[in-house]
Amino acid sequence: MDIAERLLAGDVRGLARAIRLVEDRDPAAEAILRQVRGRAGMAHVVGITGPPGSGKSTICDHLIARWRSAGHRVGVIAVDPSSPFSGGAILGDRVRMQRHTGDDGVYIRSMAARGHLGGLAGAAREAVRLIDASGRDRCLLETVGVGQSELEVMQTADTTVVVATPITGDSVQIIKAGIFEIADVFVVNKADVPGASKVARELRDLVRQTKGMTTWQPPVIQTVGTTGEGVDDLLDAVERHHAAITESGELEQRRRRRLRAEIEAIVVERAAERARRELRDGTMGSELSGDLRGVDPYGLADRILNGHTGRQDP
Ligand SMILES: Nc1nc2c(ncn2[C@@H]2O[C@H](COP(=O)(O)OP(=O)(O)OP(=O)(O)O)[C@@H](O)[C@H]2O)c(=O)[nH]1
Ligand SMILES: [Mg+2]
Repeated sequence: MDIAERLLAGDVRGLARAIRLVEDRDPAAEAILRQVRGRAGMAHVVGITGPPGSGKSTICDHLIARWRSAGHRVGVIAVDPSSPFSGGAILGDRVRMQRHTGDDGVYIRSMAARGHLGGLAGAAREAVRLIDASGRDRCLLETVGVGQSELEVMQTADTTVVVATPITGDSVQIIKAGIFEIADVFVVNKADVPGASKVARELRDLVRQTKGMTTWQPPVIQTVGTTGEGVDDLLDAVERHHAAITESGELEQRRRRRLRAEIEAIVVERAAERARRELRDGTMGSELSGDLRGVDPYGLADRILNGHTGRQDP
């Protein structure tokens, strides 16, 4: 069996190989993605984001355990955009979730920054699709830290959980980080630490003020990661959100939006690649070696995009 067939049969090693190819941007990945495409779309993708050390992995670990006892198969992608190290970068995640190693109903993979950040979001999205196609009906996407690249990665999620704590700061921090808007569910973790109720109250007020008109009001749930307290409420909120957006058609809309964004990203990537090629060794290169004052960059860019570069494509 080839890699795609093994993946579709639910084989975890086939899945791992396919994700590796995607991450390495191996040309073979595209064919695999095409082959499995029709089988994806069943998984509920849950994104978990929030400041470093807020307890995301600890919470993921509890969710995995609950999903497993309910008979679900689970995939986890832990993304660390800030880390320059490849693969296995997120040691803490491995440690936190390691009680699941040996259970092939749980697949956990770390991804770190390689090259540019848009590429990371793309790789994460494709990895999620592979997990989905391999018959895992729950997929967790954890991002470490808060920034633009996390926001991009989180666009892949159907339900986004934003984790705050009394330690990592109040709701103002969440707003500054730009993650308030993307939250479908708020978690105030470390509820055993003083100040948790205050943060929860602030977030509830903010939700009331800013999302008063929307049909889904993001609930604010207090949890204690170390004991698992509140995790059942979180799970309940996550599943209610999924049911609500499925019923309202919002899930379908999100997926269409996502697909448009994906196509756009692929076009950008391919156009940039083409431009680099043309400017390096196409006829365009020679136009740039003469008198620079006569060069019209917009005109040349249009010619590259339209394929009018005066050269036959190989
Ligand atoms: N007191 C307390 N500590 C907690 C709680 N939840 C998690 N922790 C601890 O907080 C630390 C960080 O937990 P992680 O789950 O690794 O946090 P994270 O958000 O995944 O961290 P990064 O991936 O590094 O951003 C660990 O030492 C946990 O044991 C909690 O509810 N209360
Ligand atoms: Mg973590």
